[in-house]
Amino acid sequence: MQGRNHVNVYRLILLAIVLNASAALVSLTAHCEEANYDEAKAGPYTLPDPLIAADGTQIKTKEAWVTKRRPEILHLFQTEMFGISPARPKILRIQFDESATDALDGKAVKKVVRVNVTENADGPEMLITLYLPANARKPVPVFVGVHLFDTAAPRPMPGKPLAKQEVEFPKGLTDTLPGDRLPETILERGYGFATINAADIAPDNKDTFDSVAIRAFLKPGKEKRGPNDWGAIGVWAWGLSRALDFFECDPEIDAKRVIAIGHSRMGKTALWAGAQDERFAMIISNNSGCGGAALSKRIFGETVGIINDNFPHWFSETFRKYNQNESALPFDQHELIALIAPRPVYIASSEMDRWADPTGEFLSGVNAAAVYALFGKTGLGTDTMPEANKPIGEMIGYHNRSGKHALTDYDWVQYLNFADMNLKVK
Ligand code: GTR
Repeated sequence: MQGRNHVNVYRLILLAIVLNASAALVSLTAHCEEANYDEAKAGPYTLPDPLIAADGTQIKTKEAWVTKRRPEILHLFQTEMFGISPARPKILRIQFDESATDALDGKAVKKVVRVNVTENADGPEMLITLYLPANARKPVPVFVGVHLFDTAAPRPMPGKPLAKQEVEFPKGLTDTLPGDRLPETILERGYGFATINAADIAPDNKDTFDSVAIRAFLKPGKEKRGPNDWGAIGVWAWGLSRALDFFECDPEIDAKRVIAIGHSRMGKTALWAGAQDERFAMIISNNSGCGGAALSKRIFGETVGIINDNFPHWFSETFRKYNQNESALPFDQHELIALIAPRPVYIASSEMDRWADPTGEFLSGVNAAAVYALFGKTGLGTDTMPEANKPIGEMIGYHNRSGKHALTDYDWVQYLNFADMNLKVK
């Protein structure tokens, strides 16, 4: 009898081991979800129609878009993906740390400003580093991004967040800048540029991301964020809005012509900032990929499951319910682009950056065009992917640069041209 019992116990243990092993196997496969690079397997999928409201009504006018459909879509992105951000603080405490009129050999006015991002005097502070063209007629338009240049560098390096990484270009790529003239070029063309420090408000780290702004805004008695609360991208986007609050107080800056720009994770951030805060006049997404301009339902390159596993701190916890379940998403990233309408938005891909899915980024622009049309505006003006290094589009700009994942001089030149086209004071 005893012997049999033993056998049963062993059987049970064996069963438990097998069950555990298969559970472990399931979570292992979840963790090791492989990126798909086969176009034939990237679908089929159905994109939600931005012009059909939740109650089934067809949206036919810009008024119906603004009052009915836009708030619905914004709410979905807040509650299902990026998390809900706190409201704009009522007071902005600003302190000038540095102000120099002779930066960059006298070509720039440089300002370093410390902004308290809460209403509490002891609250966390965020640094804004700003370069304005010394000789331009003020107020000037400004590009602003999270960490777009090395603030400690003797020369700012806008667009070179990965300064040490060599980016190779195929021969014949035009519009690059001879020498290292990017900061001067931006200034000569009449624009300023500014950066904020991600780590000041949300360190890009899954263990410490909530240690600054998220902590400062926790409801009394709460120790950690709730499932629908903001993640790091929400905080960074909110930081861009706080920079814009400051720009509104600086008479040298034209706060009605502020352009949010970002590369990669900060491209996702720029899009989210522009979707929520309609004061941004133009948005630039450089190689933003999954969670940015790339469609999620297409399943090509990085996916919702992969990004949530690798960066659990970027989005809300709720977003994880779409891991390996993109078809259940009640929205897709073309609607993030549509939230920016009717303002100009530029989406840029790079050919070798398949992780970010150039086709999926382009298709977001294509599928946002109907919303621009409600305002009588042309978006990309085509649904055919252009050849490499051929910028296209009116209110939605697009190019697919040859080369790797990076924000390069070539990209910047297209952004300056696009800004000239759409934001120049006539
Ligand atoms: C990658 C991530 C991308 C992109 C990129 C970046 O590791 O998978 O979504 O954001 O980082 O920010 O450089």
